[in-house]
Amino acid sequence: MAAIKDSGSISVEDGVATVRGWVQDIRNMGGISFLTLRDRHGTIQITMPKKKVDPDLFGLLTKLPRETAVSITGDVKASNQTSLGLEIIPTSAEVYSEAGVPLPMGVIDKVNVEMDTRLNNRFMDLRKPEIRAIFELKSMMVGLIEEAVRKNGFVQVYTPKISAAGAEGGAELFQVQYFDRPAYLAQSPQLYKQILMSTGLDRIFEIAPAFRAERSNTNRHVTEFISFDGEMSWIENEEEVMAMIEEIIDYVLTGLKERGRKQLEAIGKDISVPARPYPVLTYSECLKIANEGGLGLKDGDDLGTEGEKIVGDAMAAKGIDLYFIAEYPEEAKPFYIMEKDGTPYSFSFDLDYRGQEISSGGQREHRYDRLVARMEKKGLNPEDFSFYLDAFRYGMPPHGGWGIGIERLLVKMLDLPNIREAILFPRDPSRLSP
Ligand code: AMO
Repeated sequence: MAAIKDSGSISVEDGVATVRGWVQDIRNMGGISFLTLRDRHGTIQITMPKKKVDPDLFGLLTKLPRETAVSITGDVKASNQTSLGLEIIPTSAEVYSEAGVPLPMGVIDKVNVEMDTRLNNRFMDLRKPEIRAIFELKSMMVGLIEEAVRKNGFVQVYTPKISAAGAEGGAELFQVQYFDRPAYLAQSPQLYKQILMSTGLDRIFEIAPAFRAERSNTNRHVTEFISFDGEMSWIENEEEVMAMIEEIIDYVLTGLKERGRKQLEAIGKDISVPARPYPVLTYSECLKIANEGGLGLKDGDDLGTEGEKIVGDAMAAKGIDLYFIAEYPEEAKPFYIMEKDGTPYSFSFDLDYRGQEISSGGQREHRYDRLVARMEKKGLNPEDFSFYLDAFRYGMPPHGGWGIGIERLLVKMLDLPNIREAILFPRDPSRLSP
């Protein structure tokens, strides 16, 4: 319990304590009753010998519905019956908010509850320590990401989430009404992070929501996720960007394994930190592995979920968790990626984690004429992107960057079955509430 455990100074001596939390369970055993009170740190036992507790207080406490929010004050006694080594004999209590009956779902019952029921009642689901731990780890993970990039001279930025144009393909754009004209929710900060490369803010990062109008009901797609983006100028090649990501991911995995020990224990997981450097496969090699695994992909095709999984299995067989897939055909990559002249390929990469893409990035096309030509080749109208293209006309350094879906990273790190486990209130084609 917060008041007791965190102080670390309460030796288990007799004294008076006030504890606040939710009533997890009450057991009435005739002459004595036990109430288990829970807060974010754990549980404590309130012991109520009928003869020693005021009858009104005894009556009140023993009839409280589960999950009621209360404050209980009482005498602290040493006990060898509880995990904390102490118990409280109540002398007074305040009921803040009585829980309704029945509960929409149990907190301690060991029955399997459907994911939909859990998400519909997320406030209750999160009272389970093993669920809350995921979000404590997510918070720590973001802290570690920020430390890692700041150490490398990156400046945190915030770019608009309502915009006049999308960067990642028309079909996945959410349109919103912006007064008298249409606007779009940002699919990524791509255009803005590149504009910033022309300013002297030459290493930037952003951690912010990204929106994709994807009608996919899978365990890896949502319509709103948190994207961790980085962009860096004056690079020689995309390998510099890959080396940066590798350093960041290694810092995060190592740090979380250490700092998140208590939470990892709560969910019964460990984090393995892969050896560096992470292997680099080419797209063509992956295509071959996927086709040997039974797929019939042609050059230029997306590897897809199945292809990624087959490659992931092949890498797992070699004990490899994290690996880059580089040299995608330019055709398969967005307009802003630089072509590898004289070949059908591009200076692009994905980072895959046990068979799933968690990041993509590359070197960008920084030459104005080439960029416009690439837009036209992709069927885009450069006029729609004039606010972006202007930044390329007056001295744009060579640059590159990445986008990492932080929920995908967390899911893979913790080996969770569904991206929704890593989002408090997920958004997907059928879920807009809570
Ligand atoms: P991309 O579209 O590959 O690249 O997205 C980057 C990363 O974002 C995550 N992601 C998603 N996570 C959950 N649900 C989704 N629907 C979803 N879509 C994408 C993935 C993915 O690897 N601008 C480029 C990045 C860059 O080149 O800098 C981009 O957005 O983890």
